[in-house]
Amino acid sequence: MAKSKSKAKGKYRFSFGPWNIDEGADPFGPPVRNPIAQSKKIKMAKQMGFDGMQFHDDDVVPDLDTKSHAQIMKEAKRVKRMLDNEGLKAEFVAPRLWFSPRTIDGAYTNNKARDRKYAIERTKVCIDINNVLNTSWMVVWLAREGSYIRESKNPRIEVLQIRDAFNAFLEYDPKLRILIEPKPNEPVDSAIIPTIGHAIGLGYMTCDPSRVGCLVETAHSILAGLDPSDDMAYGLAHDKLWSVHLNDQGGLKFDQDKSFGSYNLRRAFNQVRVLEEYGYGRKGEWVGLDVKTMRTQKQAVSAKHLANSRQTFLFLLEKVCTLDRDLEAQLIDARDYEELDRYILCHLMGLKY
Ligand code: XUL
Ligand code: MN
Repeated sequence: MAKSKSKAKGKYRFSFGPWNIDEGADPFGPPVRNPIAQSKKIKMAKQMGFDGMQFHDDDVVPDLDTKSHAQIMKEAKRVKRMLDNEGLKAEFVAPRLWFSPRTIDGAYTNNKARDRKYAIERTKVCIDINNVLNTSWMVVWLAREGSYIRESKNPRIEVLQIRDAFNAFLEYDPKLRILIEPKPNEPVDSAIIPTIGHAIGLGYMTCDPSRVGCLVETAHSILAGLDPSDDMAYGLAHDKLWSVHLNDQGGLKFDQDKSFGSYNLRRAFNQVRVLEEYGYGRKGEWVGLDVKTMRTQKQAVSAKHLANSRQTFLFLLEKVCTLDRDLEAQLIDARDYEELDRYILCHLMGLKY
């Protein structure tokens, strides 16, 4: 059978965040590596072939809550210059709404009105930082929106509180786009927006659904018991998949953020396949990596997981582009999915079929 080889349709831009090169602290032990300066991480991104960086608001301006607005803007401009010097772009700035004593029991869904107000004001500062970094895409991971015990919050009101907060942001900045990053649990026991379906549904409730989309993270889909490539396809079908956080996860455990493809290569292949086949990246969407350095890595090799994950994506892209589409169509037509299964495995393992 002749192979109908095709070239990749998409040209992909890759990004990661400064938190993806970390010092190795975990709930059972202290840091094991020295911190790496922001300017160095930006240079490392460039050297490893990345095109941009993702940020939390306080990755850009540390100790944000203790600084004046003028000071925040000044420090944000400094980071913008660092990116410009390396020819890198900022993909997004996300509000870190889960560290403050004021967000212990949630940000937009906190039971205390003054704490909800803090979360909204903090997010507006994050939008201002987005503007300084010349991006209008704000990712929102709703870390503590949900509950530890059911009776502590009103789940219906929580949904409306998040909608109202999003409406305030959409009104605050007419260029803003909000990308909801759902996750079913951790740090809370039950998140109020646990899946991509919930995220997209919430977007449609806002005052401008055309400016609310989503980000699918591999590990978060798996933690919800779902298949990440199906979640990505769901987002694509709604024209709402505006970013991804690729990584890997070995089942229902803590959020592992392993290197892309490290647990399940076929599942990673199917994520690349769905992105490539349905035009992801052609409207400027990024391939974001949200992978974590293994605690065992020594200082000098603490960014390998990023270079490796990017390389695995490109390797799997090649596998997607060299898939024999005629054979695939023929096996689908014959409903011979056992044979299709075997062909996919042979193709992935580089075995003669
Ligand atoms: C948490 C997570 C975050 C978001 C950004 O699990 O994935 O790092 O990606 O706030
Ligand atoms: Mn993420």
